Amino acid sequence: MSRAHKTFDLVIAANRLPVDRVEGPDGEVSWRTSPGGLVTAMESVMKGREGAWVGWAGEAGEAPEPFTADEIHLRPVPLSAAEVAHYYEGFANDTLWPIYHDVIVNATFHRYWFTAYERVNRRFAEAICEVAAEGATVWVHDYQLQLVPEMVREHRPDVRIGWFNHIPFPPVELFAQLPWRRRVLEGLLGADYLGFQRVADAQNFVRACRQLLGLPTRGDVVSVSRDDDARRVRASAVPISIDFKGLDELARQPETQARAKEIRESLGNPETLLLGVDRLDYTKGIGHRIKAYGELLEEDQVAPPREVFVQVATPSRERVAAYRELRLEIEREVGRLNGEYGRIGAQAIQYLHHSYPRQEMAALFVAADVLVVTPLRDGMNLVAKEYVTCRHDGGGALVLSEFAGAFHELHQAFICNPHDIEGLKQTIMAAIVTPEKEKRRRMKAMRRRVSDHDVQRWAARFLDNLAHAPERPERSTSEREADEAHAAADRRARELHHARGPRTKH
Ligand code: ADQ
Repeated sequence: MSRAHKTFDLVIAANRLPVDRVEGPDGEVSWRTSPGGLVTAMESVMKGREGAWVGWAGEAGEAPEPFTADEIHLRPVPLSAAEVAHYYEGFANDTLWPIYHDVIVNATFHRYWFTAYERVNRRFAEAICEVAAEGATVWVHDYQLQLVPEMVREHRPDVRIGWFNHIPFPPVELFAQLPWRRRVLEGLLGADYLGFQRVADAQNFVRACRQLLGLPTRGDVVSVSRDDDARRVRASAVPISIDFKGLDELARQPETQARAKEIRESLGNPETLLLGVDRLDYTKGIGHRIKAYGELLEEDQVAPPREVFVQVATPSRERVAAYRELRLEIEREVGRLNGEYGRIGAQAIQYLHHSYPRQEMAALFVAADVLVVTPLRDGMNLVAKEYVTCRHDGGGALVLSEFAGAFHELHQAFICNPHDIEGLKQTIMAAIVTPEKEKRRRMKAMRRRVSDHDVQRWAARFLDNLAHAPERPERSTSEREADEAHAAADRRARELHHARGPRTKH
């Protein structure tokens, strides 16, 4: 493969490039980088080295020429309309997504979807090989690109390859349903290091290699064959986070604070403003949350305008049938509850099906007394960490599902099992009525955790793990102690939560 053009020491590959297309008044097209946690993290690790980002620009058809934005070289990968339908909406979002999220809805299997997935993964791998310098570090992101590590290694044994999974990795019993399970595992084993959100996700992967491929495993390391000198791949947890400093600054700005006040006023200054913020996705447990809140309205435990619930549901994957059905269901239920319990000028649930700028999101977080996060399964859930970050005033309360990755870090939240509607109702009420002092204690501890473990630290840790794999990197004693203390606290929180047992009389 010729490498006559410019190459880079660090190559990021993700399904999407971090840019949005903007059309000027005369139809001229330009690209604006979309601010997001991942971009901030990558900027922090690209300082001092030359970095490239390989990804789809977001529109079917021809890809724009490579260009540079915010000092990152962007290398667009083209996708045809059929590939968007088969690789992205089909295999990624209607086969892998349900399997990796506990089969909350059934997965759909089509052989031609997998063919498209394989073809697109190969195109990504080729683009990576083109821009990677000799001995470069290649960091591949997420479930859309699981075959890429092996495909890159085939051509470029000189580079170091890491992969990070933003979503859960399923237990082997569920993963085994996937007709292409071997191909996926072999694709991933092309990497040197695999990073996951939770310890359990990394363990699920290692177990799948042992049980489905018959490979030897030892702790968090998998040998890629039975030979004594086989290459070894390490899989461990490295939970993602957010740009704490950037968001904290935004939340403190006087304009954000003023907007938060305005939001509360326009809702009639409720005693308690409850908030839900999610992509409109069946994994997020929006229906369970609304059911619980509906029963609280029915029992008169909450009533507008004293309590107001704002649900922001970001439009998502509307060409996939399960998402269209979910939207209809949620909107029907919100309409029913507002018809039943709303009054003129005082809706029970304010439902917003929009995307908002970062500052408006921060203002919503500052305004909310309770954030309700109830996923049935979620890799991490950044919304929970964003809420905590915006509460430098120490106010607010977080209701958090034990099925979100964030539960393993934010133990001081009001923890719930969203399937247990009675328990969820009690947890929401506890978040409303717990004395201010106790809530502040909890919020302070959670903020400390997020500020210590921000997205910059996450990226640095991932790259450190990758550089040392399959060995563990040398860590300072204080860092190791902090990690051990955290792991112990996590175990304790889980035991305590389960030992409390069913919260309800059934
Ligand atoms: P998501 O499933 O998209 O991410 P999440 O982690 O909550 O879920 O991130 C959503 C992001 O979108 C947040 O930054 C949030 O502020 C933003 N957002 C939500 N609604 C918005 C709106 N209406 N307008 C503007 N912004 C909005 C996947 C996995 C997660 C994992 C992340 C990162 O499913 O489990 O935490 O990747 O690894």
